[in-house]
Parts: sequence; C-alpha cells; structure tokens
Amino acid sequence: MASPQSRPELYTGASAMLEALHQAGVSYMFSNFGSDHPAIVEAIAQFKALGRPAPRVITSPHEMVALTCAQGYTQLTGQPQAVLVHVDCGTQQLAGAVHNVAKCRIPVLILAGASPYTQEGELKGSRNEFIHWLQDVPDQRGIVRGYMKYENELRTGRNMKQMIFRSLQIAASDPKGPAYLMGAREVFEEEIEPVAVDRGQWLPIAASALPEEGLSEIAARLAGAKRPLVVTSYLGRNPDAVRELVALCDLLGAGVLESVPSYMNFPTDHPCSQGQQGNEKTLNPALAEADVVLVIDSDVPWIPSFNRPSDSAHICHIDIDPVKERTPLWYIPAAQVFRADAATALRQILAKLRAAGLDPAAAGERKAHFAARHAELTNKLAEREQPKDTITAEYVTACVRRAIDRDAIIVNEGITNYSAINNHIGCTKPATRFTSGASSLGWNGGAAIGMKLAAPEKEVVVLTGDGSYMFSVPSTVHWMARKYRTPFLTVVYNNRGWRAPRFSALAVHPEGYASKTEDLHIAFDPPPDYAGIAAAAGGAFGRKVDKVGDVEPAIAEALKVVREEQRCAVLDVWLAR
Ligand SMILES: Cc1ncc(C[n+]2csc(CCOP(=O)(O)OP(=O)(O)O)c2C)c(N)n1
Ligand SMILES: [Mg+2]
Repeated sequence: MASPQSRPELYTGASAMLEALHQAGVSYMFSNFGSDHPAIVEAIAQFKALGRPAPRVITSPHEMVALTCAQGYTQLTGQPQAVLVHVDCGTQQLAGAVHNVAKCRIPVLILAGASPYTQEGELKGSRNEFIHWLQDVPDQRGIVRGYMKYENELRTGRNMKQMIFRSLQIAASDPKGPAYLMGAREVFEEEIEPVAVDRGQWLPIAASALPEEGLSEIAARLAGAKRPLVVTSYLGRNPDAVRELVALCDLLGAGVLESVPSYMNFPTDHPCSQGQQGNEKTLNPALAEADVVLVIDSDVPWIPSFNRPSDSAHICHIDIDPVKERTPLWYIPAAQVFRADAATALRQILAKLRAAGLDPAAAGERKAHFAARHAELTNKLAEREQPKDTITAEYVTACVRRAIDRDAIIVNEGITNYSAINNHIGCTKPATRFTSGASSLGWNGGAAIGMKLAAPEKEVVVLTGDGSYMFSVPSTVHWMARKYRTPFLTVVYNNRGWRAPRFSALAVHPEGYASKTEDLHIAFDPPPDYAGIAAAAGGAFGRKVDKVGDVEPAIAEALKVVREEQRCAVLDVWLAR
C-alpha cells in the first residue's frame, strides 16, 4: 500500500528496532503496550501499511505469559524471540518468568520503554501524561539485573540495530540467557537515517569442543568402565545431542539416568535408559553402582543428602555451564570439568571410541546389564499405572500417552507429579517433553502457546498441577490461545491445592505438628472450576473428571475437540489428595 503522506516516510528508532528484530530472525514480539510506546505503535502500523516485514505482534494481556510464550517458542526451536513491556510496571509484571528464562538459559530479548527524560516538549516524545512522572524510577533495569545475561539502556535511535544485535548475540551465545534493553520515549521517537548493519557479523559464538587431552582421558575411562553412567538434565535442548547420546550408548553400553529432566534427553524405550529421578528420597541404583559417571548438561545431577555416586566413582562433568557462576552454592565432586557443547563433545567421544575400538564382550555385558535393569523398571511402571479405585497420576498419564500423537509435545508442570508424568508419558523422540527448567510456577499455558506457534502441526499437551494452572494466568492464556489459534489440551492434576509444601514440611519435620493436621493453608477447598475459567476466557471445551472409568472417554473427547475444532480443551481430573 502506498503511503498516504506526501512527505518522506518517517524513520525512527522504533523503525530501526523492528527492522533489526526482523533481520535477526525474530518471528514474534509478545507485547503489552503503554504510554512509552507511541513510536513503536506508529512504526508497527506503518510497517503493516507499507508491507514491510516485521515480527508478528502477539498481544499479551499479562507480561508473565508474554515472556513464557517466548520461552516455550525457544525451548522448541532454539530461536530467540522478543517481548515488549511497559516501563517499570510491565517489567515487574514479567514476574517469575524472569527467573524461569534465566535458570533455563533461554535467549530472549526483553524490550521496555521508559519514562520520557524531557518534560517541556524539548524533544519528540517529551512528557505529556501524568503517569510519566509516576513511572520515572531510579533503577528500572535493576528490577531484572540479577537475572539478565545482559542489560543496557538504549540512549539513541542511531545505534538501535547494533544494540539489538549485540543483545541477541550475547543472549544466544552459550550459556544462553535473557537480555533486557530499555529506552525512553525520545529514543524510539528519534528520527534517524536508516542504518544498514550486517547481521552476519553479530552471530552467537560457535559450539565449543573438548580439548584433545581431556577427550582422550574421557574416552579411556569410558572404555574401561564396568558400569558407565551418563547423568543429564538438559542436553536434549539440542535434538542432535540426543541422537549422539543414543549412538554412544549403542556403541559403548552405557546407562542413562535423567535427573530432573527439563528436556527429553534420551528415549525412554531404549534399553540403556535407566529412567529418571526427581525428588524421590532414594539412592538411585544405577547411580550407586556406577564406576564412571559422565554428567552432561545438568544443574542438579543428584541430591547428595540421600542420593549420590559412590566415593570411588570417577566423575567427569561436561556442561555448557559447568561452574554455574549464577548459582551461589554449587559443586559436585568431579575429577574433570569441561565447558563444551554436548552434541559436539559426544560426537568427539564417539569418534575417539570408534577409532580406538572397544572390547565387544565388555560392551555386550554392559548392554545386557542395563537392558535387564531397564526391563525391570518398565515392568514396575506398567504395574503402577494400572487403574485403582481412585484416579492416580500414573493412570491418567498412561491414558494420555495412549491417546496422543507419538510426537506430541508434552508440557509438564506436574510438580509433585513431575516424576509420574515423566515416567509414564513415555517420550521417545527429541523435543517432545519439556518442563520450565526452573521453579517459578505458571509456565505451562504460555509455554504451550509459544510451542504451538512454533509448531502448529504438532499436538501440544499440558499436564499441570492445579496450583500451577492457577499460577499460569489461565484467563490470559485462554484468551490468547483462541485469538492466535493455538489449540492445546490441558489436563489439570487436581489434588485440591498445593501438595508440594506439605511434602517439603514433612521431609524436614516428619513428626511435627504439621504432620498431624490437615489444615496447612495449602488446600483449594472448594476448588475453582478450572475448565470453566478457560471456557469463559477463550471458549475452551471443559470437563470435570472424577471417576476412573471416565478418564479415557474424556481424554478422547477432549482431543477430538482440539484436533477437529482447533479449540483448547481443559480436563479437570480429580486425583486422590
Ligand atoms: C511463583 C511461585 N510461587 C510459589 C512457589 C512455591 N511452590 C512450589 S510447589 C507449589 C505447589 C504447586 O501446586 P500444584 O501445581 O497444585 O502441584 P502439587 O504440589 O499439588 O503437586 C508451590 C506453591 C513457586 N515455586 N513458584
Ligand atoms: Mg495440586
């Protein structure tokens, strides 16, 4: 469409911002607008009118959901997205999602406006609304500083592109993380000459590899091990790493234990899979017997107060973030530590082992050992998911598994049912199972929207605690899901409140007063109508399910709605408390 104006097209800091985001491959800008954004609102409208490419704006009525949508998109694709928020207020409202993107190492660019820095009309964008005085705070960036990998203030529109590219370069370089840029209205309004910047000169750093000497020792240790065990939590952020790990296990005969997995790291049906462990207060048998433990990409490989490798085990740690500078207390007794990309390191180890040649009898014995343990575990899980008198998390999860597509995306925010879900959902393909990778609850709904935007052809299934469903701001989530056509199934594991705080209290005070009372102020009694919230906000299909026999038909009906009507469905499944 031609410009309706006779004068040359306005080109501002905001125009440069949109161009830079597009050039950087940002597809979506999850946005919540305010009085700090006139230049951006104008540029978005101008770009649309003129048919110029820009990220698609996704209106996000709650900022926590906006940032969580960006997280979900990136967890699935690796591609960083943008989030636009309103001054300090919108920055505060990003809330716990800030913790999640930081801890989960999600590259994302958060852009925030700031109160104008002139008040008498000196510059375009100068103060003209009362809130501009109220929103002028001493340290807006300080709100998120403790969590950002990079944060800065945009001081002119003239280097907007360079600042955006630099932010994204830092955010997307391992260990990845969020970046925050704030700018006053005058900066976005500033009329500038278009700047051409070659995005190719601002790429993330290349994947890092193991040094030759360390590689040789790791390969020799693994080749000589009787019970080699890989412990991992997030190597599956890169599907290539999963394939390399499978190849390593096929060759060497190593077990794999997923510890608090935030991604799908290893196929659960592979005979080397030794399952997963979360908070279960038991010594893991695969970990206990391991003589060589290869920790790859894990923040919590075990909880040492009750679960740890033997003192004689040789521990080698390969991680994109091995020393965890951002975690004040962190150590494991590793004899070797490397900062390296998991897929690259595994490829190197495989090549080394192949070149050296392995004793086939020893590899065969190891494989048989792990396969026998795997079969034992599989039988135990099959037993646990049998229907009981009341609905169990294991049973619901198994019913979901039987009903969904094989490559459906599982969004797990099951909390005290994290393990039940991970164990019984049975994911076998990379990039099919996710958690928030962190601990600020309410990630599930936004993550599902982000993932569905990233992969519209995939089935997305949220399995969430009732508390976590409430934390997710379901009114915003379901409004957005309908508006942007991102249908998904949600199963609420409704145990009438927060079970985790009871577990936490009883683990420290097993015989105390809290152990002898029902009322710990953690029950939702009576609970809200979870499905009704989604129906009201976004026309979702909803059902309450409180009988074992109703679980399978309800899941089938809900999935039919999602698949055929492209509408969200929420099943409120009542578990025993
Ligand atoms: C934003 C935020 N607030 C509070 C907590 C503390 N917390 C951890 S688990 C939990 C309960 C979660 O309830 P639900 O999702 O129903 O899972 P359940 O414990 O019942 O399995 C709470 C409140 C948290 N992790 N994040
Ligand atoms: Mg609950």
